[in-house]
Amino acid sequence: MTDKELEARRYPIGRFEADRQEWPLEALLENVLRIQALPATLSKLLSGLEEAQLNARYREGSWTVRELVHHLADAHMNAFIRTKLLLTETQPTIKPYDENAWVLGKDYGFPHEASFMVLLGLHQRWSLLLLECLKEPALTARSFFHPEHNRSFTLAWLIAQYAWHGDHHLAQIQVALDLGV
Ligand code: NI
Repeated sequence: MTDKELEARRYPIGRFEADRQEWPLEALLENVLRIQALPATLSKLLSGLEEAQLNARYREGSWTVRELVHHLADAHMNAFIRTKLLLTETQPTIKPYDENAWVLGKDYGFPHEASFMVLLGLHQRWSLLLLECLKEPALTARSFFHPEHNRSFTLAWLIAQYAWHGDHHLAQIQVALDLGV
C-alpha cells in the first residue's frame, strides 16, 4: 500500500482542520447536527453484523469495528464532560487520557451494543445541550485548557472536532465493513 493509499484508509473523510479559528453560526449548527445524527448512522452500519464483521479492520493492525464503537463511546463521554466543565467553570483544565491504552482494556472485547446504547443517550443529550448553547453564541467562545497541547480550545472548536471525529470513525467502520481486512 502506498503512503497515499494508507492515508486515505486512515482518514477516509480527510484530516480535521485543527487550525481553523472562525466558526460562523451556520457551520456550528451543521456540526451539531452531525453530532446529533451519529447514532442513527451508526445504527444502520451495525445492523445485523456477524462476529467476523465486528472483528473487521479498515487496515492491517487498525482497531476493529467493535473497538471503534467502544472508542466512540469513550471519546464522546470525555468530550461531553469537557463540554460540561467548559460551561460551568472558567477555563478549566481538562484531563487527557491515553486512548491506545484504553483500547487494550477487557471492556473493548465486550458486546458493542452497550457502547451503542451509551452513544444513543449521550448524543441525544449532548446535541440538545449544544443546540441550546448556539442560542447564546458567546458560550461557543468559552474555552478549556488542554495540558497535552499546552493551549486552550473553544467550545466552537470542540463541536467541530467531535463532528469530525464521529464521521471519521463512521467512515472507517464503513471501510472495514466494505473491505474486511
Ligand atoms: Ni478517535
